[in-house]
Amino acid sequence: MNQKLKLAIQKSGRLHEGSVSLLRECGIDISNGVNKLKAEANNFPIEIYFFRDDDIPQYVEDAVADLGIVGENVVYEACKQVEVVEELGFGHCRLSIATPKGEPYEGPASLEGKKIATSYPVLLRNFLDKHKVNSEIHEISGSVEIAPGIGLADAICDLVSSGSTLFMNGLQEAETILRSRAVLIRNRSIAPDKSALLDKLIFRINAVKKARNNKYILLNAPNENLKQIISLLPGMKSPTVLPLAEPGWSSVHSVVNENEFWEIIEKLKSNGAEGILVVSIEKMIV
Ligand code: PRT
Ligand code: ZN
Repeated sequence: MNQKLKLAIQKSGRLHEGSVSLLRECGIDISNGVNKLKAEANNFPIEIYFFRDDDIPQYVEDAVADLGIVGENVVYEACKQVEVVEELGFGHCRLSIATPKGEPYEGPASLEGKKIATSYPVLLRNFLDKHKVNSEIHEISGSVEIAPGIGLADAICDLVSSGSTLFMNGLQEAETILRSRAVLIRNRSIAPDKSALLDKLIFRINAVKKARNNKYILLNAPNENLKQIISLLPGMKSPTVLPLAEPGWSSVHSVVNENEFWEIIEKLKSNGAEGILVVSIEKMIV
C-alpha cells in the first residue's frame, strides 16, 4: 500500500506550463520541484517526472511512469502500447501538409511523386497510404518549414497552430491530417490500488475542465420577464431566483457555457436583464 501514482509531464516546452497549471488547479502542488527531474506533491500521492515529450509514451508503456501528459500527435506517432484516458483542454494544434504558396493543391493526389519533409513519418505514411499516394518522405527533426525554401522538399507535414510560421516561410496549409490536443495517457496495466488514485485524479481533472468551460452569472431581472430569462439560463439544474429589495425585480444566479456566453448575454439584455455579473468558476462538480 502507500502507493503513489507516477505522472510524466514535459520538462520544458509548450505543454509544460499547461500541465503544471492543470495539476495546480486539481489541488496538486509541485511548485517546489519543477526544476528537478522529479517532484513530489505533498497533498496528493503522486510523483511527477519531467521528460522530453517524445520519450513519454515509451516511459508509460514501460511503466517507468503510470501516466503521462503529451500531445496526441506524439502518442499516435510513437505507436506505443498506452491508453488515452482523457483530453485535457490545452495544447491544441493540427498536423498539416503545407505546400509553397500559390502552388495549386487539388487533394492528396497532388502529392504524387513529391518529396515531403516531416518529423511525423508514421502519421504522414498512414495518410498517404490511406489515399494511395506515393510520395517520398524525408524525415527531419527540426525546422521542417525551411525545407521547401532550400530545395530539400516540395512540401512539408508539420504542426500548425496560428499559421504564422507557414506564412513567414511562404507556405500554405493544404491539408490537415490530424487535430491534436494534450491528453492524459496511462499504462495498460495499472495496479488496482493505483487505479483508485487514478479515478480520483480523473474526477478532479473533470471538475477543473467543466469549471474552465463555464461561467457563473448573476443578474437582476424584471419579474414580468422572469420566465423568458430563466429559459435562457438552464444552469446545472435550474437557476436560483431570489427577490430583490426593490419590488418587481429578482436576482437570478446560474451557470452558462463559455461557447454560448455572448449569445445568451445579448438575449438576456433584450429581455430587460440588468447588472449582469460574470464570474469564473474554480471547480465544478455535477
Ligand atoms: O523538448 P521537447 O522534445 O520536450 O519539446 P518539443 O520541442 O519536441 O515540443 P514543443 O514544446 O515544441 O511542443 C510540445 C507539444 O505542443 C507538441 O507535441 C504539440 O502537441 C503541442 N503544440 C501545440 C505544438 C504547437 N502547438 C506548435 N505550434 N508544437 C509545436 N508547434 C510548432 C510547430 O512545430 C511549428 O514549428 O510551432 C510552429 C508553428 O506554430 P504557428 O503558431 O506559427 O502555426
Ligand atoms: Zn519533442
